[in-house]
Parts: sequence; C-alpha cells; structure tokens
Amino acid sequence: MSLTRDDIRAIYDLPFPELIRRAMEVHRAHHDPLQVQLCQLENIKSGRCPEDCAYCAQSAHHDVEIEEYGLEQVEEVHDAARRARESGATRLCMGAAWRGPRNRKEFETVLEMVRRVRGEGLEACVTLGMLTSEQAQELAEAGLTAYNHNLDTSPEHYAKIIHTHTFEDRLETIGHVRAAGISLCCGGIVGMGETREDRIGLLHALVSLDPPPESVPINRLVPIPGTPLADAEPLDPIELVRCIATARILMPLSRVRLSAGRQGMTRELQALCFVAGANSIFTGDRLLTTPNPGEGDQGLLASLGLRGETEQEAAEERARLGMR
Ligand code: SAM
Ligand code: DTB
Ligand code: SF4
Repeated sequence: MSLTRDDIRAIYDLPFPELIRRAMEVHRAHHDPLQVQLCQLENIKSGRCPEDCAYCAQSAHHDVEIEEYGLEQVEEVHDAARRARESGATRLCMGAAWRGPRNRKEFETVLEMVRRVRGEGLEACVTLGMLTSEQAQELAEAGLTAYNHNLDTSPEHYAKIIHTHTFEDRLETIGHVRAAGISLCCGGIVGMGETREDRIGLLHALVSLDPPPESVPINRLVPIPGTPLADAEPLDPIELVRCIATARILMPLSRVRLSAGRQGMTRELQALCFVAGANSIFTGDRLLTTPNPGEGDQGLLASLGLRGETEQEAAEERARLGMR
C-alpha cells in the first residue's frame, strides 16, 4: 500500500474516540480481539556491543552496570525454550548484543539454537544485528520463524540516536531477511525525545516496507541510568496509544506488540493499548537487561478477559501469513 505521511498523520491526529473506534474495527476484522500472543525473550549474548545506540544498556559506549556474558550454550537456550513453552509462550525471541554475527562457530551455535527452539514446537525469532544475505539464507534453512530488526525511529531522528550504523544499513538487512523468506519483526521505540512527526515518520517507514512487517514491536523507552537517554522526558501515555492504534489501522494483518516499558505502565494504560489493537506482549520477569511484569501478567490478562494464543492458533496464523 502506498501511503504518504499526510495520510498517516490524518489517522494519527484523529479525535481519540474516532481513532480507537477505527482501530477496534480493523482489529476485529482481522484477529480475535481477545487473543494475545505471548513471546518470551532470552538474552543469548549480553553487553559489550560495539554499536552506540543511545537507549541501550548493552552498548560498550555507555557506562551501565549490567550482567555481561558471551554467547550462551545451546542447552541453556533449549532449557529456556522448555520453560517458555510450559509458561504458555508460543515464541522464543533470542537477542544478541552484536553488530552482526562475525564468528562462524558462534553463528552455527545460533543456528542450532533455532533448530532446538523449533523442535520444542515454539516459533523462533532472533535479533543479531546486521546480516549478510548468506547469513539470512542459513537462518531460513535452520527454520527461523522471524528476524527482529527495528527501524527504531524516523529516518530524520535516527542519526541523533545511533552513529555507528545508518537507517539505510537497517533497510539493507531487512531486504536480506525478506529475500530469504523469513518473516519480519520490525518496529521501534517511542519516548526518545522525538516529535510526533518522528513517530508518524517511523510508522510511515514501517508501512512502506511492502509488505509491512508481520510483527511490529512498539517499545516505550525504558530509561537506563548511564545511557545518553537516561533523563529523556517521559512520553505522554496517550501518544503511545495513538501509535498503537495507528499501527493497527495501517497494518491490519500484523501482530502489534506492546513491547518494552510495560513494567512502568498502569494496568489502565495497558488495557487501552489492547483495546487500540495491541495483540502481543513479552512475558516473563525479564526483557533483555530490564524487568518485565512476569507473573503479574496472568492477573492483568484475566482481569481484561484476554487469553494467550495457543500453539494451534500460532500454527494457523503462520499458515495464514505464509510464515514458517
Ligand atoms: N543488537 C540487535 C539490534 O539492535 O538489532 C538486537 C538487540 S536490541 C536490544 C533490540 C531492540 O530492543 C532495539 O532495536 C530497541 O528497539 C529495543 N530496545 C533496546 N533497549 C531499549 C530500551 N532501553 N527501551 C526500549 N526499547 C529498547
Ligand atoms: C524489541 O523490539 N524489544 C525487545 C526485542 N525486540 C529484542 C528488547 C527490549 C529491550 C528492553 C531493554 C532491556 O531489557 O535491555
Ligand atoms: Fe547493540 Fe542492539 Fe543495543 Fe544497539 S540496540 S547497542 S545494536 S545490542
């Protein structure tokens, strides 16, 4: 679909009740509005990343105290997959603090992790930084369901946040992922001091990927002491809801994931996000380096009458979207 920024602004700026009504209609037309995908994150390699993303606890450029470790063992990840499955998740998302896979042996370990996770009946997603077309192909052959590579913010704002790679580099990796037939998980962060126009620019870039990403994580900045964005002005919560609703309207078939930042959100705000079309969350008590609600989510979902996506439903969804 070819949409201009003006088209997107016209949706984003709608009177709030009108925006929500439209998002709800689109959500119902394409999804069961009571069903939420549950994804478990696993930080398979932590810290000392050569990139300088201003929001990130894992960049070697910032002075943040986190647990640092090299690539995990296959068995550790396999155990994490079993636990994730037992807790009701249908997808394991594995993140590595890399600029991209460099070491052949480590890359082969990641391929084996992907095979093990799929072997447990879970969807497998990885985020490893920039890929070559060959690496994307190998990940596809290992059975990878999705690759996460966020555009993070508008093309104009990008260079204010990251200096060690460009927005175009991101698009190049996304092209390799698509060419290998892997489904795409691509979204961004809000609350990094960007303007509303930047948020509209990010949504425009996402919907212009053609086809848009099958999964769209919307992260609210988790401000991390020691990073350049530690003191960023908190985002008006209504802006977050507008982003989610606009993403839902623009990308009807996609999963819109209410991603990082839920720990600091009220139940009411999260409820509004689900009403506005969010239908995926990260479960568990940790994201990569920061806390996540964990057990509390069962109560939240139950109080709203929502339920986790089943394995069977995940398989049907993959078939519907032509995913692995
Ligand atoms: N190194 C890989 C990369 O950047 O593609 C993968 C890991 S990176 C942590 C994945 C995404 O997490 C980032 O693109 C960003 O959207 C999100 N993220 C990282 N730190 C965050 C924070 N403090 N608050 C919100 N989102 C964050
Ligand atoms: C995404 O968009 N959000 C996840 C996942 N993809 C890899 C990461 C969130 C990280 C939040 C900050 C932290 O825990 O370090
Ligand atoms: Fe590295 Fe990814 Fe963090 Fe950027 S967001 S510093 S690439 S781990």
